[in-house]
Amino acid sequence: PFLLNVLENQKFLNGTIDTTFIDENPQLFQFQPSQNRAQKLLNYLGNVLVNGPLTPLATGLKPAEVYAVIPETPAATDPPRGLKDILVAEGPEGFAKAVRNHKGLLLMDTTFRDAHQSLLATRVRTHDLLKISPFVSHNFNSLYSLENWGGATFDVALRFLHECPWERLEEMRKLIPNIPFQMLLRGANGVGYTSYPDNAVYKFCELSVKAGMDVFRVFDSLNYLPNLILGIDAVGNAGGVIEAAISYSGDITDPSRKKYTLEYYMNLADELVKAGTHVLCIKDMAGLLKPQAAKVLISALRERYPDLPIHVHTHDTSGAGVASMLECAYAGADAVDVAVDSMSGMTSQPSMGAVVASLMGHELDTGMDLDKISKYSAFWEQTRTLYAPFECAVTMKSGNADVYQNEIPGGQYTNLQFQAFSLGLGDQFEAVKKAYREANLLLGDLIKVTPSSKVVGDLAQFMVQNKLSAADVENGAENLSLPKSVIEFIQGYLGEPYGGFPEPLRTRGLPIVKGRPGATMTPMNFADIKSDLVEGHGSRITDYDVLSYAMYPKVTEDYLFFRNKYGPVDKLDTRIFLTGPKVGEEFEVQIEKGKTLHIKTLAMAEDLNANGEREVFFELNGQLRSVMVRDQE
Ligand code: 3PY
Ligand code: ZN
Repeated sequence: PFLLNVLENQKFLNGTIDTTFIDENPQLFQFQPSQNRAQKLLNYLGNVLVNGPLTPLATGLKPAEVYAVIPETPAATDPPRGLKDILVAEGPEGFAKAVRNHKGLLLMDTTFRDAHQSLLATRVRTHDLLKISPFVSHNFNSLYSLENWGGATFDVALRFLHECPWERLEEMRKLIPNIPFQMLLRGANGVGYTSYPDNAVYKFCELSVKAGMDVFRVFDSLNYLPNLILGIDAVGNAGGVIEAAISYSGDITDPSRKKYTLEYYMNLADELVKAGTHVLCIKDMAGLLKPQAAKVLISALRERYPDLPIHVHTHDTSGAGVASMLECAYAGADAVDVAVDSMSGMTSQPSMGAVVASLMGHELDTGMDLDKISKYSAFWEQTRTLYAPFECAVTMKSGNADVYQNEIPGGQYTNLQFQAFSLGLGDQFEAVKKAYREANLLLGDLIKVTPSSKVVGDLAQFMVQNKLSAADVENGAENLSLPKSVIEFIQGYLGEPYGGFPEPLRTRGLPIVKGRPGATMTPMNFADIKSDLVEGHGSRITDYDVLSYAMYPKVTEDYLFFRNKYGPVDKLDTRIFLTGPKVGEEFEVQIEKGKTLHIKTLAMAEDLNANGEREVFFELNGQLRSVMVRDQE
């Protein structure tokens, strides 16, 4: 009404009043969307109570009713110094030197990223990560790094958890100032499944460093050098630690596997060193690096590059993960990846406790304390039960050495198993694994990791669904309506696979991209994206939102709408977020420091009103409130 009065004022309309005050203070006229966060949260809770989870659950299991015990940390003391302090003082080169000079084996803890990506469909929420962050900071300052971002976490945070990945990063940084943070960057594919214009990757890295990221593990899903170099350059420009990764496939100890040989890996390592990587990573995304192969590969790299830090990543899918990581350590690797015991094993990383205990008293002793690891593990053991609806252990009961045959990466292995079981066909998974192997060979025996692993997985499922053999696909190459990801791969949208494109699939008369896909893409206009987002969602849009949009336009728009409607759902406890409170339950939500809501769920109306809505009653900070929810049943 105020604004209308001004606009209808005759003097204003005649231009005879002095409006320079308005011109000089445009911020007064940028109206923020209503902040009524408490009411929005009640609206969310009402919706979950009436219509069930707004975040689809993967299984019939419900989150447990537990409050995980958070082990104590000394309140008023600063955490002990860690490698992050060296990185700040001496830059990436100083960090690399300190790593190389360190006597014992260093560990990266993947619990905050790859472990839950592989075991719990990436669903672990910021809320739970922050609870245990002070403990990590105070007790695990000797870590090489904490992997806590990138990979699938970015997409899942926005899409399913309705939370901002950038805020997650900033909040973790505040609580963990002393341990380097590490992320997984899919090279020219950023944190997405496709190629992006170069300036999106550069800007993404720049903002990541600003939000608190330190070490970037850069890989390309085809080990395609031009894509890798783009990622390396973007990280270097942003001032991050470059950890260029060679994705490992095949088996260098099997003379019958002729494509990915020791020589192939050594040549690629030479290129990555030439490109200026600070640390070299062997990324064994499927857990194929058997102990003997680990020894051969890491010894050869160590010999050729005595001063280069080497970091090894693996998955424990077969069960040989601890043995392999120990071989890597003995052969001269500086750091290996582990997950805390209760979040380790199977498609996740090998167990932290097992690696630490195995090296006790050895010259490579990690110096880490098993008692502390056990407290950390107890927290995750309980917290994991909150995510029961996404638990891979519903179907996966053991390690499985058939991974050496099908070569399915850890995260994807659990996904494919879930999908197969959700179709109700237990033996479907056996068929998918067999088809995955065939699809890989049809596509020319690819390096398989996101997104090339999705290409192979999509083709495998297509073959199973349509009951096609490898020969059927080969013979019908020109006429089959292959999945979109397969077509795009064949067109060159992911880059060029080692050994060339598969025939006869490639020759289908489709337009083809030559060389590095990002090189020919039109740069993104971030200012335009920002003004569009402000128009649609209000002036609270940040540069972080702009970059989320650059990576995931539709997902980010949905996230912004959702948050505008339902408020800070990321602040709810996980069980309540997923399946809602029970009627009669009282709980608290801290929406910001010093601002806590006390909520009690009172009742739901038995009858619907004339509009098909159900009224849900709450007590909010002692006051009666209600929300009307359209009943979708
Ligand atoms: C990812 O890209 O998310 C991966 O974890 C690949 O291993
Ligand atoms: Zn991994």
